[in-house]
Amino acid sequence: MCRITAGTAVNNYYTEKCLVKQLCYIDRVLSYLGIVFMRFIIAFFLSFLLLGQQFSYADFPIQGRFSINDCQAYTSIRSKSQPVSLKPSQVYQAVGLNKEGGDFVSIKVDGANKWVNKNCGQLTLTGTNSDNSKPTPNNNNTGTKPTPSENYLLAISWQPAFCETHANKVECLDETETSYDATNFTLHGLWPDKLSYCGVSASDIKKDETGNWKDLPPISTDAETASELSKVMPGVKSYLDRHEWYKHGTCDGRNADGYFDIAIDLVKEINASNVRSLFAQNIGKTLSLAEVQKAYEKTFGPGTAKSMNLKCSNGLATELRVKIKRPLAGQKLGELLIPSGGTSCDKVKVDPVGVGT
Ligand SMILES: [Ca+2]
Repeated sequence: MCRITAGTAVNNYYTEKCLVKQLCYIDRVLSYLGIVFMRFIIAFFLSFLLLGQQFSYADFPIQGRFSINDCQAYTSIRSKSQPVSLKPSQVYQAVGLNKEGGDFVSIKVDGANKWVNKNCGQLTLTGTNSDNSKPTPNNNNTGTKPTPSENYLLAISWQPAFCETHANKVECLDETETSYDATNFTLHGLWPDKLSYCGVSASDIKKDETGNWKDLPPISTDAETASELSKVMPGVKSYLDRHEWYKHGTCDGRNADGYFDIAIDLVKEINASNVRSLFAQNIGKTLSLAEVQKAYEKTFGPGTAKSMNLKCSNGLATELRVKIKRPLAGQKLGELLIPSGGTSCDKVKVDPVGVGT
């Protein structure tokens, strides 16, 4: 109906040849509106695609775990769409950050990728998707050496109770009534708070997590440390030392020799305490938490029992968990104790060597 004819411009205006001039104006307006509408549609789809890429997928791929406090996760960071409530204390697989060092973590929730604020929980990196063979520091600051934890947990075992449920472990098959661990506490681990697998390759993490501890690289300690460790940690026979080193010790900031020297000294202090003699004198008998706490405070001082939790399984005392400040070489346990806030068993039996007895 209306045609703009090139080459007929007069004074910079086009001459229009229309059959009906009024219809021509309407047609031009509709044409203009159509172009505007088409541009709007194109812009809408382009922004949808771009926003979808930015907010639905991780921009900086990672491998890790995310422990939740109490939060919701969303499909879109910006619009907080499709919120789901996360389960406190559950650990979710972390697959990305919104950018390197970003504030939002992409986690797997029932198979779907969801965004959650990093402050909602504790992110533990176990590697990066971009280069699985490259050692990666395992803290919240990707690419930087982890800052040593301020606080640690010292886990010491009553080995006969462990052997009740792990009878086929070499260290349990070898255990007799005259073994060191029949009447002494043993080292389970010395764990820096909130960190694990620092600078450990993804392949070694996999070996560790699947219990293939024997294939982890041997740890480097001097002969004296190795000898003492095999005494206070019977699990060395099952390569527990390698598991503890790669999962926890690598985040200590010291080498394996220095790290285990400190752990050994702390266990020796427990075994020189009234708690050890209380246990040794009550093998096969039941102790109350109050009795254990009293013995603990007799050695370490009034009020220190708050640093210790007595753990049990099927009524048997399994572990003492002791909350401490980051220990330095030569520091005494009594200087390091801090309140733990954990839970304890009220009554425990001190298990003798031998399964079922
Ligand atoms: Ca037993």
